[in-house]
Amino acid sequence: MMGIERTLIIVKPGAVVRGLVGEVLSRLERKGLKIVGLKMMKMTREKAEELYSVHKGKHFYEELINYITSAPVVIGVVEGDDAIHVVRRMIGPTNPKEAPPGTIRGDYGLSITQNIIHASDSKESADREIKIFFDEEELCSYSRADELWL
Ligand code: FUP
Repeated sequence: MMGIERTLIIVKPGAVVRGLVGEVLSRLERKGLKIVGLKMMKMTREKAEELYSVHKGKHFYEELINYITSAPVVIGVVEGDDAIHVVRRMIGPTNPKEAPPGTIRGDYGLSITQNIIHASDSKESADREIKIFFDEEELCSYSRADELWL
């Protein structure tokens, strides 16, 4: 038992316009992770710059900000035992060409910019990123009916 964690996921614009929201969220749900917050928005440039502040100045930064603000995204908070690590394993490496089949990035894309989904990479990132997009009262605590069997 690693302890219950919350992590931020973003279904990126390409996946939304391709109609993959349900498939992506469904994978996380089937794994046993609990969705405790969920919203759709067209990300503002301000929020995008806050999310990706560590990448400011890198060669791909402008393209990244333009992409994430180009169409709506679906942003969620998912909760579960060791959720940060588990979700990172499920999404796979940053470059979908290298991401193994069975991972979300590996199964749905080819482009490193348009790599389907974001997920927080550490406890510190998760805490920071959740706060960018959710107020505490927008997150829901509840039991999954199958909790004892996961
Ligand atoms: P990840 O944590 O896997 O999302 O990867 P990073 O935080 O390193 O990168 C954030 C986003 O920047 C990626 F989702 C896609 C984009 N990126 C590029 O477009 N090119 C790169 O070389 C690296 C990242």
